[in-house]
Amino acid sequence: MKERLTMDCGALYLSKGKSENFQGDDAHFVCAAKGTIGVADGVGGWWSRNVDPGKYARQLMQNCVEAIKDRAGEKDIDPKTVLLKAYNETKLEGSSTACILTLKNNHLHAANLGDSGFLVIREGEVVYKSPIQQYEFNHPYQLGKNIPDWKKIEELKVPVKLGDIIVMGTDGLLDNLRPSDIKAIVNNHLSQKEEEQCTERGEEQSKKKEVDPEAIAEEILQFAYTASTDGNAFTPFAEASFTAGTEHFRMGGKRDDITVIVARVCRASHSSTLLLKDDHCSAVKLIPGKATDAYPPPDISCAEGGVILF
Ligand SMILES: [Mn+2]
Repeated sequence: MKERLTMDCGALYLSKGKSENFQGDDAHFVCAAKGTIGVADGVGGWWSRNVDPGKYARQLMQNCVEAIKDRAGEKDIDPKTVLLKAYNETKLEGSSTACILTLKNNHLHAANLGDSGFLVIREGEVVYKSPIQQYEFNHPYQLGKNIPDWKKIEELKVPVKLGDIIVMGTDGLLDNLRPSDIKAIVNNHLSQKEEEQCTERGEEQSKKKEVDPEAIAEEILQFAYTASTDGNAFTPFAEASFTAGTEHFRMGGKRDDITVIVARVCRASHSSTLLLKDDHCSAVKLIPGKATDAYPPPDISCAEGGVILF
């Protein structure tokens, strides 16, 4: 019989907004007890109609949590069913991209629409990246009232193994860091942990230094933020703008809200106490307190044409 796997998760969100738009356009949830995570990104264009798209994204994620709770008695979560139910119950003005993912039977099952997404890192290599769905450059498919894009929700199924690291994010992450950048950050973090464990003696110490998904999420978020404010970096956004044609092209990162969720695939029996004590889904977890000016970027060197990581 296959070993039962679960996910140990950490999430962080950095809103680009200052006080008047403190919560930004992104939203996310971590439902540890059901091994399910999700991100959403309200479409910024709504601001021109005086609609706060973050409200739509937050309501959508909250409704996902409710839909998951409603199915509490059932063994498996079906991400597309959850997302469609949440969508149908989100009646606000606005629209949003969304990606939700659950781990069952040693596979990730995801429902994705738009340019949020996730990647899977196994033994130091990126083994999977979810596809983007968009009409054209910077115009993703989105869930919203009277928008038929919900029909284009893509279902994804990806096998995972013990120790895999899943990194999920909105375009604030994925437009600013390449999969290879994210891989480098994760690998660097893990190898530092190994070193620390080697220098520490005794089981007590090494237990305390287990991989902390939130610490990885924080490092990724810091690099994504730094790249987003770098006018010279050749980010995925710059590359996509180049591909879209000269009228779109510009170098640099994309200033945006950044959501990062890191999940580590672990044995169900070995999941952290945090995971086990959380019988119920947490509410939408927002960390709006980390406004950009209270969150200095790390000191990394950037060279023309690319972000140098390590
Ligand atoms: Mn965004």
